[in-house]
Amino acid sequence: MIIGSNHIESHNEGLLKKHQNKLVFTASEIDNTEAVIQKLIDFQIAIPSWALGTGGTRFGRFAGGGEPRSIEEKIEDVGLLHKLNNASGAISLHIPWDIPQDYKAIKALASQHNLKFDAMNSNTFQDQADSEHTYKYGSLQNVNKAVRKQAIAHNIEVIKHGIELGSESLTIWLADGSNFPGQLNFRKAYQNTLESLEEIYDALPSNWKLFLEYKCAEPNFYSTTVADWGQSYSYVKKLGDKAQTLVDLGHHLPNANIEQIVSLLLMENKLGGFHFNDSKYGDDDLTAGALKPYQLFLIFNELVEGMDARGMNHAKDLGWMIDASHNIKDPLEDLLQSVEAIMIAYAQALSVDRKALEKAQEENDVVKAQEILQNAFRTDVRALVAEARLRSGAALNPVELYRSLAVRKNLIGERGLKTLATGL
Ligand code: AOS
Ligand code: ZN
Ligand code: ZN
Ligand code: ZN
Repeated sequence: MIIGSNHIESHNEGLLKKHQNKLVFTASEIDNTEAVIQKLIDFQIAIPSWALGTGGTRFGRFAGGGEPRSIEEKIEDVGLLHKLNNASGAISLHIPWDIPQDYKAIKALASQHNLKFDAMNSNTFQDQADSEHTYKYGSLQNVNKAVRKQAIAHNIEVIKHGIELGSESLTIWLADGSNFPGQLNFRKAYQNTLESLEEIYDALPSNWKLFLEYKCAEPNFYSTTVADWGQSYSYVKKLGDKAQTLVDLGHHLPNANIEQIVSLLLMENKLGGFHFNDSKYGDDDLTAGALKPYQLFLIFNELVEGMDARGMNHAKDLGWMIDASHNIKDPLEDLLQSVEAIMIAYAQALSVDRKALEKAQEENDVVKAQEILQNAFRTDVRALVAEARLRSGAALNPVELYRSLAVRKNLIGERGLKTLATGL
């Protein structure tokens, strides 16, 4: 399935008049329209390979059909997204679900679709068919040194794959923890994990980053060894400059103030990147912005403020990734919606009147501060996001074009109805 530039052009032509009217109105509401559009054009969000298929739950999986069956087809799917929105210019691979065989061919395919290889993801939460030791009682934390060694070697292997593909980061998410009080000596589990991470860290090339994700619970339900941002921070601080914390929005205890976490990690130069998604109860991995768009905006508000204060490049200095799992939606449509929601939140944050907000804060003008933030949040910036796409040759309305081209039907025709995309 190939989406041609002619498809995009005729789609855009049909929507152009309406779009231009909206844009004129939006521009009249926002002072820095041009600067916002340029930042939106530069902004790219990596798509995780495992989100291209239906994840399901432990109760069942309802495959949608036409899902990618190989690393090549996953690259093609992200290529489709990127063609539609020009904002998904990277794929985040997962080992061993995506073992690259022919690096040269895979790199060539990716560059044909204008895609880069974002963070590599290791997996020590499942036993592989050929693995000698089990991760049933943890990986990097395990009381058994041989298990730890196996998990360390796997992570180093993942780095090697990444080097070949031109990736520059490794994301480590650990399922390690315990299910029952007394099962684990917390201090020893911490020490073992730290020593294991140190060995992995030592194998990182100088231009690489190590992102350490945290998660409050699941699959372990009594303790998790990297459970929150403070614990992740404590590890990455000890590891060194190349190690940073990764924030997955669904990995917090209920009502956690994620925007404050983000602000402080950024201040400490320890914010590595994100796994965007949304949730109501736990690690729900739902579409970004589907439930708490104001929270997403507040996170971006801190990011823009903090990155500008540190002179950081919004597009390059953090790892922007989606982490999603789909039960009922077409994964590609869901990912288009997530990217759109992230871009909207970013555009709104860029349009906040920073000087006025700072003044309101200095004067303890609480009402004014709220007015400023909510004014930005309540301004419809969708035309700016669409304009960024238009200028970069993408579709004004990606989901609409995806549907009118019957992309899923075509993929089912090519790949069949019964396909399994990931190991999930
Ligand atoms: C797990 O809950 C984490 O969010 C991981 O980032 C991710 O979903 C996993 O690594 C997929 O392989
Ligand atoms: Zn994640
Ligand atoms: Zn997760
Ligand atoms: Zn998640």
